[in-house]
This record gives sequence, structure tokens and C-alpha cells, in this order.
Amino acid sequence: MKRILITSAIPYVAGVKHLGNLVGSMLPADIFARYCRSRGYDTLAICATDEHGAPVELAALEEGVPVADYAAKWHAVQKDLGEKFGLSWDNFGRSSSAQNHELTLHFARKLWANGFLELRTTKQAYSATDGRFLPDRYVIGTCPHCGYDRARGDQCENCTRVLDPIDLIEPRSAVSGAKDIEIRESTHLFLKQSQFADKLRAWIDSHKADWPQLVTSIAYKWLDEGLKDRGITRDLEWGIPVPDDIADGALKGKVFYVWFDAPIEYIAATKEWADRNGHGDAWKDWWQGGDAVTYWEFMGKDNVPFHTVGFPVTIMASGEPWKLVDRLKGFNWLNYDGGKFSTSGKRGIFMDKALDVAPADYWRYYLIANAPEGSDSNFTWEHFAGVINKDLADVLGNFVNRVTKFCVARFDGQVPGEGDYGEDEHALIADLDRRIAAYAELMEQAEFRKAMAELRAIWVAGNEYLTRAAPWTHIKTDREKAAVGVRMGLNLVHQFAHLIWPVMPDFAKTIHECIQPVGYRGGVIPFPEEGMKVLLDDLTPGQPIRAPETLVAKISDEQVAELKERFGGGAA
Ligand code: B3M
Ligand code: ZN
Repeated sequence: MKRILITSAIPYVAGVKHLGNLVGSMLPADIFARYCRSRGYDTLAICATDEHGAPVELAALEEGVPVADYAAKWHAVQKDLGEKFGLSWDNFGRSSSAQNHELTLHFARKLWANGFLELRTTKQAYSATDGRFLPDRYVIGTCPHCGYDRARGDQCENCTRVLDPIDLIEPRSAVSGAKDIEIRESTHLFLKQSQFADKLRAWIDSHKADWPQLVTSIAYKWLDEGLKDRGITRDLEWGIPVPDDIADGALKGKVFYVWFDAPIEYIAATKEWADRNGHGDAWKDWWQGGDAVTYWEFMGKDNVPFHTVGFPVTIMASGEPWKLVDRLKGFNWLNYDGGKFSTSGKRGIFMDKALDVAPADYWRYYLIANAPEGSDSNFTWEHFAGVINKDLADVLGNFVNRVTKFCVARFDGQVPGEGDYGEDEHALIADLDRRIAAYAELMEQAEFRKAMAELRAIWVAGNEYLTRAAPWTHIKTDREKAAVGVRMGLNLVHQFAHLIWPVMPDFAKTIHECIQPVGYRGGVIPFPEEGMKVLLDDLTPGQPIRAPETLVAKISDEQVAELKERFGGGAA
């Protein structure tokens, strides 16, 4: 049996995530995980909150609460919102867990013992006004590579290059705006990444065919610029403390850099899952399972360098057989009305507010059908309303309503058994067999936009069939002919429920309960393994069905205007 391990980039714990964060990692990971489960693959989906690092420490400072309390509060909020969006993680962990402390120390000690860490004295930004060392990302200034004037000291979000604060032109404190940034000396642990350049290049070469070009081009850009050794400790209080047995206590009072321990949390969150559920060493079978496990990662493009260089080097340097990522699915940006989504600028739509506007499934479908795969994509309220109204209301919802309502009205709400399928039905079945196979293959490869286009084409084919079969016309003259159309239509409705479950689990459940009330106990709605064949025999003549309440409510022009007003718009 296939074993599929899935992680999505773990969101920083500070605050509520916006839809750009959702579509770039957590949502595609969930849709892929559900698809794998629907195929019966042994699947493990892992996410967590990223709880260390300067932003969290500083956000807690601003709220005036202890960092641990701050992190616990927002972890709970994010978990709740994720669940409301149907994100079906096997574990949504916390990078501050005991398991992550333990595993991060394990890796650090291995790397130290293997000679891949060394002490270096660094020059570090310090602000007398702020009275503290300033973490990299809290120094802002102009990027020396592209000239972007709000580049952060850890990375330029414009050109994605990784930076050091000291590289920035005209640096200032992001905490206070103070320009009195002085550079002080501090000792830190450095990971000798440069020694892994050849190994990394060979590994990335081996994935040229199965990683998106977006991902390999970012990885090569990094290698081509020459790999720098990277500091993996910080002058912060909140984080995983460096133990005294590394470097004889030279790093007392310092913690590991958040980007060192965050990817290790993928493994630790798997151990959290095993510990909580009494699965013993199963977490190790996932992470040291060799080729028996296929490991997929999902993330936005800004996280790609840390997953094609940083984390792989940690694993390679450990000398232990931990899995390297097999399939790395990276995403471009989703923009909001022509500008960036921005957490700090509160621009765009955030996960909590989104659910006040529309149910989770509307968002899941809209976002994944327009996912920023090949290039950035752009959210507008008009576009959102158009997709919901056309694809979900006119095509999917209307089909389900037409067939079920007609069956209730004219066939006592029972699957009609009269008549045999004719040429048109058999042609449709053959067509859908092909389309379902194509949809499955696209989902296997996590090609979401194309997969959604195929799914939509399947609904359209159903609608076109129903229009041709026109049971509402034939019912007056030829009840048997009408019965064939309705039976086929109901089987299609049933089929749709199975096909859409990975994307729209709530709709799938609603539809499935109407059409096949017996036998379904919730949970996974399996993929129709053999195209139409299996499911066509599933509905027994005489079996009762129901019509759902209006499945998809349209979004009117007035609502669009109101939403634009409420959420703001116009170019950033
Ligand atoms: N927390 C960045 C982000 O939320 C970071 C990802 C960590 S993945 C190990 O985009
Ligand atoms: Zn730049």
C-alpha cells in the first residue's frame, strides 16, 4: 500500500492567517491528504504552529502577556479556524512541544558531534533605544540586491534572497523605528552549509522532473550564488535553549534560531501524534521509512529556500536516515485586489472573517481552482462571486437540485428502476470514465488547477446529459424513458459526492446523505476506484432519496458591492 506523508509549512502562531497563507500551504495539503485517504492510501497529514522566534516574542511583548500564554492562545485560535475550514490534520502540533525540544536537541547534538557546527563571533544589530539585540527580521532597510526599501534583515520578500541585517542599506528598528542601530559582537553556532553544496545540487538535480519549476529555480538560484554557512542560534529568551554540552556552555542564555527548529517540528509533530494516540515508534516508521514512504511538502515560495537547503542540510548532516522531501509543491502569491495580502497592514481577507461571508467549501473550491500554481493569482470579489455563481451554483448545485427535486416530485423520492440505459448513457459513462481517470491522475500529481478544471468538466457533462435526457418532458408521454434519465442523474449525483469530497467535504457529505442515506457513517467518502462502473450499481431501485436544501446560494451584485466596502479594495 502507498504510504504518503504530508506536511504543510507551519504558520507562525501570531494572529489569524489570511487566505493567501491558507491557499499556499494548508489548503492544498489538506485537499491532497483527503484525496490520498479517498484512494485508501496510508496517509499522515501534519501541521503545527511555529511558535518561536522574534515575531512571537515581540507580539507577546506588545500584548503584555507571557510568551507561552500568548502562543497557547493563538495556537488554539488557529486550530479552531483550521478545523472550521475542514483542515483534517492527523496532528496540528506546536513547535514549542516537549517533543520538538527533544528532537531539536537531538539534531543539534548530532550536528555538533559530526563536526558540522562551529562557533563564530558575529556582529549583531543592537538598538540602545530598544535596549536589546534586534532579531534579524526586526531590522528593516533597503535590499542590496533589488533595492526594495522594506526588506527585512532575514529575507527580502521582494526578491526572496536571504539576507543578514548587516547587508541592509539604511537599517532601522522595526520595533521603534530607531535609527541608532549599532553592531555588537555575539557568539553563535554556525551550520557549515557550504560543505553540502555538491550533495544538495545532485539531490535537486534528481528532482528536476517532479518539482515545479518555481521550486527548482529558487533552489538553483541559491546554489548558484554560493551556499553560505548559516547561524542557527539567536540572542532571544523564548525558544529552545542551547544546552551546555554543546560548545562547553559558550552559548548559555541563547536559543536555537526559529528556522532551525521549525522544520524539525514536522518530525516532532509526528511524534506528538504517536505519543498522544499510543502509536509508539510509528512516527519513526514514517520518517525513517525509506522509499516505502513518499514525503510531500506544501509551502509558499518564500519558504522554499529553507526546505531545499536549510532543512535538507540538517538532515544530511545528522548522518541518520531521516526522509528528505520527495515532492515539494511550492506556490506563488495570491494577491488581494491587485496588491499584497498583508498581515501587518491588515489588508485582505483573514480566515475568521472569511467564514462570516461564505461557508468553508465555497472558499476551498474557489481558492484551489484559482491556486497560484504557475504564477501569482489575484483575488477580487467579482471573480469570487462569478466562480461561486457559475461553477458551484449553476453547474454543480443546480444539477443536484434538478435531479433530486424531480425525483421527489414525480417518482415519490425513490430511485426509479424502469428502463435500460441506452446509447447516450453508455457514451456518457465512457466519457466520464476517461475524465475521472484524468482527474485522478492530476490529483496524484497535486496539479490542482487542472484537476479542478476536469472536475468542473465532469459536472458540465452531467448537466448536458440531463438537458438532452429531459426527463421532465418525457414524463408526460414515456415514463420509462424519464425513469432512465432520472436514474442516471441520481447516479451522477452520487458519483459527484464521491469525487468532490477531497475539495468540498461538507457538500459531499450533504449530497451523499440525500442520495445514499444508508451505509454512510461519516468520515472518508472513497474515490470511485473504477470510474462509473462501481457506483452505477450502487443505487438500488426503490431506495429512497431526498432533495437537499438549496446547496449553493448565489452571491448578488449588491452583496459584492457590500463586501468590497467592508473589506476594502483598490490597489495597495
Ligand atoms: N512559519 C513561515 C510562514 O509561516 C514559517 C514556515 C515554517 S515551515 C517549517 O510562512
Ligand atoms: Zn531584494
